Amino acid sequence: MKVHVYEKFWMGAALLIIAAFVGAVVITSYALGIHPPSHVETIDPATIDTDPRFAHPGVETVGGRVRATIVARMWSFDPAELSVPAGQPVTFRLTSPDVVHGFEVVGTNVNSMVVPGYVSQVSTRFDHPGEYLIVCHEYCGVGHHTMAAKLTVTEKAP
Ligand SMILES: [Cu+2]
Repeated sequence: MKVHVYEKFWMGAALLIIAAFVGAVVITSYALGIHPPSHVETIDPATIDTDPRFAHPGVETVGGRVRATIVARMWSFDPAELSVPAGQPVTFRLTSPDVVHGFEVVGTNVNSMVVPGYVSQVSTRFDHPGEYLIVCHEYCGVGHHTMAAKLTVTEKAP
């Protein structure tokens, strides 16, 4: 069977594009270590309030790193107001005792799903002090539109 030269050209082009897409996934996940920020650890959704990892939600500084522990539940974030310093690495750790929620710090690259049974972890650094809105961006029931919190990024210490 004779294949036309244009046919051969476009078959080759399609294969190259597929190879580029697969290559992009392989390189970002294995060489650059980029993964979705959820499913870091597992946790029993029924015992979140007594689990030492989430019994005391809030912001703490551990070994020079700022860690914000947050429980996303129907229909609020606990705590509803957080304060972190600018110019320092901040790690958010989240989980949900009920349904799937979202965690987005509006105007930044912090955006994660919060899935019951798992701990989501996102690290970032805020360069601009100010007030940021945190919203749930996964529909989670009738109170979804009220599910928000406030993040204050304070001026970095001199
Ligand atoms: Cu929600």
